[in-house]
Amino acid sequence: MDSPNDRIARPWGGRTAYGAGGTWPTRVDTHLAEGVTAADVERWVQSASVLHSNGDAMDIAVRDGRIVGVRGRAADRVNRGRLGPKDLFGWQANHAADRLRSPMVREGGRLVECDWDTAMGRVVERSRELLSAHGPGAIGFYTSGQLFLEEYYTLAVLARAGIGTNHLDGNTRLCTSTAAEALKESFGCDGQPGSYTDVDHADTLALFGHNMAETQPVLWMRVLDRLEGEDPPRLLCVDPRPTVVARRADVHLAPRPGTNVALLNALLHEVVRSDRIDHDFVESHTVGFEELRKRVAECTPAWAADICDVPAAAIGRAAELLGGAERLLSTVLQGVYQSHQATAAAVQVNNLHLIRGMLGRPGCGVLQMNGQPTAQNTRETGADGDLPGFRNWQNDQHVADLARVWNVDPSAVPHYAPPTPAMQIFRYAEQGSVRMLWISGTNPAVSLPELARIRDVLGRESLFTVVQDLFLTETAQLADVVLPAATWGEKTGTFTNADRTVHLSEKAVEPPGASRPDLDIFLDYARRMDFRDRDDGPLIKWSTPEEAFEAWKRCSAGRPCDYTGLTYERLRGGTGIQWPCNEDAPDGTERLYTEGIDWAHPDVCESYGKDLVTGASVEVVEYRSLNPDGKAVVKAAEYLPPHEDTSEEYPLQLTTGRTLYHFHTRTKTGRVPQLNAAAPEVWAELSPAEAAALDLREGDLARITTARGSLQARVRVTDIRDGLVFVPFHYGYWDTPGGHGPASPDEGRAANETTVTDWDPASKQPLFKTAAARVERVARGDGTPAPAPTNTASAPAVPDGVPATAGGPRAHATEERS
Ligand SMILES: Nc1nc2c(c(=O)[nH]1)N[C@H]1C(S)=C(S)[C@@H](COP(=O)(O)OP(=O)(O)OC[C@H]3O[C@@H](n4cnc5c(=O)[nH]c(N)nc54)[C@H](O)[C@@H]3O)O[C@H]1N2
Ligand SMILES: Nc1nc2c(c(=O)[nH]1)N[C@H]1C(S)=C(S)[C@@H](COP(=O)(O)OP(=O)(O)OC[C@H]3O[C@@H](n4cnc5c(=O)[nH]c(N)nc54)[C@H](O)[C@@H]3O)O[C@H]1N2
Ligand SMILES: [Mo]
Repeated sequence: MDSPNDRIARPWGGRTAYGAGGTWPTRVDTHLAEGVTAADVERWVQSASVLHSNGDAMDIAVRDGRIVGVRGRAADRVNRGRLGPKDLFGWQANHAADRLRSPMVREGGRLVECDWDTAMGRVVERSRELLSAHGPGAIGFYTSGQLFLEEYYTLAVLARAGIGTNHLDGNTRLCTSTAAEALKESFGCDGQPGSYTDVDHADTLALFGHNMAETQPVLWMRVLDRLEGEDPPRLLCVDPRPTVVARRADVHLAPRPGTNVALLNALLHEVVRSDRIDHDFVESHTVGFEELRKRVAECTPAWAADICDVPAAAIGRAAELLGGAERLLSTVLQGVYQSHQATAAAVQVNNLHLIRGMLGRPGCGVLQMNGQPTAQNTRETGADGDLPGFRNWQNDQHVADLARVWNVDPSAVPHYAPPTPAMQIFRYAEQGSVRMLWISGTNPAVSLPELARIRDVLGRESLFTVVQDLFLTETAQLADVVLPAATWGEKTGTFTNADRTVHLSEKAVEPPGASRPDLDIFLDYARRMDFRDRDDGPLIKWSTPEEAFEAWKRCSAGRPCDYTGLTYERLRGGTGIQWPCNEDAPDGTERLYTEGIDWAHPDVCESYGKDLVTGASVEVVEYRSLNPDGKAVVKAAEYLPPHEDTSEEYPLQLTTGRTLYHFHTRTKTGRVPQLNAAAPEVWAELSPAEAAALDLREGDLARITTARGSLQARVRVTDIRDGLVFVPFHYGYWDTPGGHGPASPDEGRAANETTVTDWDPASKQPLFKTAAARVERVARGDGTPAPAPTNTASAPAVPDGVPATAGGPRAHATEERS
């Protein structure tokens, strides 16, 4: 039976409606382990969620040295007490029985447990050998969007100024490199213009390729509460699937995947044609509008209707919403970022806001969203292939300034070329020039495209692989050295969500066995390698998280992501605080660009931009002549068709993505009973027409094949657009018999068996959303429905006979309103 407290059945909980311009009411969500009451809790330890980029603030309940539950923090600006299903139940993964407890090294082909000296000794020995024989370019680092700021910053310093390698990137490359690039293209610099409080004020919300209901459920609760209050906003959803967002939208456009630029150009065409333009704003704050006007002149709704397979009238209605808005908040995520014209499309959303003057005022904001909880910090600290503090690698003054902060010679900061993006690091490993790859907090053997190739690269003799994780993941199983890491709740540090809110997460319990915080592992390596500054002092002078934070503050000083006004103490007790936070803005900054564009000036900007078609970096001379005063750049783009089109052999489009109940490769959520039961196995979504044409019914086993490989999944028939198959990418192999990946490609279940090695030219983000595929039946089902949730985008087209997703008593949480 459906209970109002079952937060698997009712992921968004109860409503606390509020009107335009009002304050979002508090609602404190709590879940405690079975048999534990609030009176049993010994301590509540402050933290925030690491299972998405929303930054839901919570307190961790501790008893007998174990985490026994969580409670939302009412005081926090982000969630005002609310928690989503992954927030409520995800902590149980910390105590999973198969956490790594000891380092491991490969001996005679097998991984065997060892002590830290042995493991680190091997890493250091190999590093030294490679440095002397081949130089710093032989060593690469592939990190995460899930560690803490202090850890990334330490890694960035040791990789860049210690080793001297250009090969340092994060899995943020797969995630939000397009967000960063789109912000750099339009505003000269990374940094989210908008704020979550814009939801409180907006009269129109537009979600582009963003399934917010499932991927930022607490932000969606805020939207739902507005939709049910006075003067609700109108909602536009652009997504080829019938997501929960789409079902609530006033206008839902379900375009053919890979056609976002055509659609956006048509929307811009309509806005320009009807002269819904803020000419003063355009004049004062932008360059490039004339080029955009010319570019979209021919892009009528009828033209886009053909390309996108969306009715022209619906495009007209969407343009009416956008053009009529007085307070427009747009969000953009993977439906835009993981495609061949990712940056070009994301930039068109910025353009919409620039030409309509919808920036820097309450309710007017763009959220070029992040995905991972700490992706913003990967970017800020330069662990993602940028220079720390949003410094510009093409600007010698910025490099010199960074060298000053680190007390090293400017030549010690690699800046001879753009920092190497992750896909290229793997290419170098494949070719053999990268000979050591240190992977921390990411599981590329499931999350990168074209897994057969990735397994091959990681498994090579010629590549020395270090994997730092909580579990013996698919990737760790291929490593030469495995380093057991402590995680959230077991270590202290800060991180920054998608709207620039910085949270402190404190250590609540001891990590299992010999596992150690990532910070300690990086510091240990730096000490053993004896990295030095220009005065022969230690390059890295800190040894605790708080000292690392203080060092980072000095690096961020005067840059857009200025943390100098923050301290651990200030982050304790109350709400998270939005950067920039400094002397001028001691309480943080709600919105950027309230008084014009701040960071696009040639002397201060993070980037001079790129050519959106080739990805070539713009040179400083060109940028200075285009944008001498540092205004926002309105950059037009021409629609180009997806690289891999459908064909007779592969007649369907394939797109991949997420479900509400799982996080990525499921190393955490797969070990949480409530979450795992809601979506225990992979499935594939097809429309009724497509299923009928293939003689497939709900629950049948199908094979999905592309030019790279195949997987098998049970069919869920949904209201997804025709011509498209969707597969969630969460399901790797650690919990399959043998745990080593498919014995033959036919047994695969990971979406990335089938995805393509290809990326957006400007952001270098891989294409997980468009490929061409063939679907065929492997076996008729026994009448059991597909293992897909029913209260999400995978809701069955015909609900009869498909039991509704529910969690039962173990999924109960309380909601306390004030
Ligand atoms: N539950 C859950 N939440 C998460 C995560 C998770 O794994 N699980 N991961 C976090 C991370 S790291 C990220 S990056 C975010 C991602 O969050 P989202 O971007 O919201 O999630 P996705 O499912 O990857 O993709 C969003 C939508 O893009 C649509 N789409 C596909 N192709 C196109 C297209 O061509 N155009 C348009 N307009 N839309 C298209 C898909 O139908 C899908 O519904 O979620 C974060 N939150
Ligand atoms: N087909 C397809 N593929 C995709 C996507 C898609 O939409 N479709 N989305 C892409 C996106 S947006 C993303 S973000 C990536 C995510 O891909 P991954 O980053 O590979 O996914 P995770 O499962 O989150 O991997 C994180 C790893 O870090 C470990 N970990 C967690 N906390 C810590 C910690 O504190 N320290 C250390 N050392 N380890 C820790 C976890 O156990 C886990 O193994 O996948 C990408 N791949
Ligand atoms: Mo992501």
